[in-house]
Amino acid sequence: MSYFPNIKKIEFEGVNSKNPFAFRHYNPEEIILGKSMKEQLRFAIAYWHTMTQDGSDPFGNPVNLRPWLGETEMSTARNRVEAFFEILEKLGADYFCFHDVDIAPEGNSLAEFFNNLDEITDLIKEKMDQTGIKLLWNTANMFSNPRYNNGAASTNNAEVFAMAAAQVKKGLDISKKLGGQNYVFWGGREGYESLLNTDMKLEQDNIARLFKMAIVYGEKINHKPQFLIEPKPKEPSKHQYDFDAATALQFIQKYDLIDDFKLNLEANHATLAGHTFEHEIEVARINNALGSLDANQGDVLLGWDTDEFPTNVYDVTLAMYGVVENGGIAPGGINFDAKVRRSSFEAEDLFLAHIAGMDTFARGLKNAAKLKSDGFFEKLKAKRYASYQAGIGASILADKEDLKSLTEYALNHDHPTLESSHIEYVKNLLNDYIH
Ligand code: XUL
Ligand code: CO
Repeated sequence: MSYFPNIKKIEFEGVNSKNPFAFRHYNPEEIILGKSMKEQLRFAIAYWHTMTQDGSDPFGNPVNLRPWLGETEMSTARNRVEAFFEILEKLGADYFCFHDVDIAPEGNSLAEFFNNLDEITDLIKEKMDQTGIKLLWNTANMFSNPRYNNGAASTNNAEVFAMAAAQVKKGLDISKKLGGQNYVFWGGREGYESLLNTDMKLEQDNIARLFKMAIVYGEKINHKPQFLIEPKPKEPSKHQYDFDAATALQFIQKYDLIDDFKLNLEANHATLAGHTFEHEIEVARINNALGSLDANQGDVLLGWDTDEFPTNVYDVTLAMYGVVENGGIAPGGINFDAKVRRSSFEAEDLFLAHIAGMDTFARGLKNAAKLKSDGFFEKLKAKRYASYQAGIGASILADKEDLKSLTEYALNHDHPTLESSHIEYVKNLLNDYIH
């Protein structure tokens, strides 16, 4: 059966197409920098925003019209699998991501939850085998259930820690069953409401403890997905420990997790932390920790995580430039952690929204590839740092200088020639690549 009988497979029709259900920029097989766009972009669809989000907000009831709601929670869960794979196939997305609670109801006990997960992951596996669609990552939702009020790995309650550990174990079993390429930890409640009653050291040590248990268990079951931490500064916690890429990296380094962990960076989390997306990507990239991307965008006028579909070509071009510089994003991908606005409540909007996001990333990739082949940033930076290419600069980079030798040099050259950056001219030129 089809949930979207009126929607055919979305095809690339080119920029002049007036068909809303067509790609105008994303041409999956087109080769960009030696690889097809689909291999470069590795698009994934998020189960939570696409299948379970109902459009409600703190001021309004559910609005989303979804054709897959069944009589019971389990029948809805089964229908969702069917509908989800129809969406993935029609959009030509090769990957997907989910939290445990997105795919199956929690029931009345942990055992019941695990049984429900087994039944639904059997269905998902069948669909994966039929379609060739792959699991980019799964994760355990350790933030929605009331037991996680005070954190999951960072909780003050050891029994809650055990519940979190059980969910992670099940998450890894599922990852193995479905061949997950990455496994994500987003610490929605791993932070604090008030420092007054918080033992920060114990809480952070315990987060690292749970991560180490995950590494050890992965080795035991012979399944090693790339582990990813997804930084976010706040919301729902007042302060979250994985504040941004730099903070998460410091954590990974301090607890000696660098061999197993990289970062899953989200655009709207970057802006919540007061950074651009490209800043977060650069911080991860230069530390060899760029793992995967959650694609969305915030609203500059709102201070929270609005998770809008990405349509800003400028920002996405700069993000994709980071990916190109990184030599690609695999085994990560571009996961649309994005939700349709409350006013876009029809099921077809799910297609229009993903097409917008995929076309935007396609444009970003093409722009980034052009910037790369023209050596736009390389030439700019080579010129700006030219003083390190020869003479005293080359000697500094070769670690041949010390404070005494540099003082002697400075006494003889105490009027350095300064150059303007002409940054406005640079931005004017950059616009030529984007518009
Ligand atoms: C929340 C968020 C999560 C993670 C996975 O802001 O981004 O959906 O991506 O838990
Ligand atoms: Co996310």
